[in-house]
Amino acid sequence: MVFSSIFLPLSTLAIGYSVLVKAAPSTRGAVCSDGTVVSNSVCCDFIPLAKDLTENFFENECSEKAHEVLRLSFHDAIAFSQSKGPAAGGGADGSMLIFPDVEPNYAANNGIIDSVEDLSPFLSSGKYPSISAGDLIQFGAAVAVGLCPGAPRLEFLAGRPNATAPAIDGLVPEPQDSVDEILARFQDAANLDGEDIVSLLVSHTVARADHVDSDIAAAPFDSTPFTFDSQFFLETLLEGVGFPNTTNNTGEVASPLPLGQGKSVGEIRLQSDLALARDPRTACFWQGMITYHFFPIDEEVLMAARFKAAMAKMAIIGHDAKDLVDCSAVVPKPVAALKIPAMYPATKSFRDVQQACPSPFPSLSTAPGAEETIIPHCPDNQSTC
Ligand code: HEM
Ligand SMILES: *[C@@H]1O[C@H](CO)[C@@H](O)[C@H](O)[C@H]1NC(C)=O
Ligand SMILES: *[C@@H]1O[C@H](CO)[C@@H](O)[C@H](O)[C@H]1NC(C)=O
Ligand SMILES: *[C@@H]1O[C@H](CO)[C@@H](O)[C@H](O)[C@H]1NC(C)=O
Ligand SMILES: *[C@@H]1O[C@H](CO)[C@@H](O)[C@H](O)[C@H]1NC(C)=O
Ligand SMILES: [Ca+2]
Repeated sequence: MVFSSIFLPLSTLAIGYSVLVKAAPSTRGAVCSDGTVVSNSVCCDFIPLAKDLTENFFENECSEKAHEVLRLSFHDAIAFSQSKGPAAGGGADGSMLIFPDVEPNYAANNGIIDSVEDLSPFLSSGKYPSISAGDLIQFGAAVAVGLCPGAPRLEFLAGRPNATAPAIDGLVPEPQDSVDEILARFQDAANLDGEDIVSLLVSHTVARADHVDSDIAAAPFDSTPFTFDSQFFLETLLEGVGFPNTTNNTGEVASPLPLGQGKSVGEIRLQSDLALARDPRTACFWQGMITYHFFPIDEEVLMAARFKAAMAKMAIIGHDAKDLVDCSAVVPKPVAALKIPAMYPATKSFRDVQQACPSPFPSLSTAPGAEETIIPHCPDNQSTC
């Protein structure tokens, strides 16, 4: 009581002061028409955009469209090179949207044109004239991932200028790349290390491949592609037993759950995910993601907090944070987490784990069922989507 009555006013004052200092000189605090308090009135423009994206584009779900925009946020941002210089690419600058005929044609961006075409109307409609292409992509990803149960509320800084040129080819990692190549690429892009890469790969918990095996669409990377959980980190450590369709496509290796049923395609595994899960430089951080999922830290689980921190770095590649305005207050609050711990899929157990980290492996239960898991094609196991 004594503590709070003495210190609360002080800390409140300190917060108010730091906002004032941060905001000077070109910006000042504002209240948007819906009552949201923001550091700068430019943030208010993102509130109707969030609603529009959520309801009319992502359909209020951790949908295919939501997954695609999250992937786009990576492919836009990573196209930056400290060694090659700014002419190679502007990082998170929306170049994919401004020059849709260039980067989407690169092999590593196969399929990205879908999200580019889907987001373009939000840029050119005239409804959001102050929002740049780079801001649209990174904000879109924050809105998208927030629709996946378990995801954190991402930071969002606004003010990326529109891209002035497309990026060169060769800056987006591919699943057939070696761990050495992947580490080097992220380092060159923004000094991101192995832990940052594994933290960013949390995204593959809500992801499916359309182009690794061109005979199948929406092949999931884990058994819960609509839930932001740690299943991906567990399942990538299980022994691969087969392929969801044709074998050994470029960048593809055997998966532990290849069985499918109609549109519900079996799990697919990327060679890069297999390799990062087992490489001595990243294996322990990878394994550590599995149970951290349900240890709450500041109301956010550690896996989600790590993803949030790494995404904050990725989202501003090519920019200086001090040139941007903190608009995190307009990122919608994520949907509630399901709080289901990581579990071996039915029929799997510790016997199937290819452990690469010497630390003890977490003790996990196995989902019930006598047969291999069929991964539903639609969110909420709906029959159509
Ligand atoms: C080593 C780095 C990475 C590699 C090699 C890689 C590779 C891939 C590949 C091959 C696909 C399947 C694309 C398709 O066939 O449709 C994919 C999907 C995806 N990736 Fe990555 N990725 C990497 C890192 C990341 C990062 C850092 C993010 C985001 C922060 C990300 C987000 C996604 C998402 C959300 C999808 C699913 C898209 C969908 O379901 O439509 N990836 N990735
Ligand atoms: C960015 O470019 C788009 C497409 O050309 C344009 O509609 C938009 O007004 C530009 N936004 C900014 C902030 O420059
Ligand atoms: C692969 O998928 C295609 C299209 O769904 C199907 O016709 C074919 O039989 C499948 N092949 C294998 C080897 O599973
Ligand atoms: C796929 O590639 C692996 C590794 O090169 C090889 O051992 C396996 O026989 C291949 N599988 C098929 C079905 O071609
Ligand atoms: C999804 O629906 C199918 C068919 O209705 C059912 O057999 C299956 O158990 C359901 N799976 C989940 C995870 O609810
Ligand atoms: Ca998942």
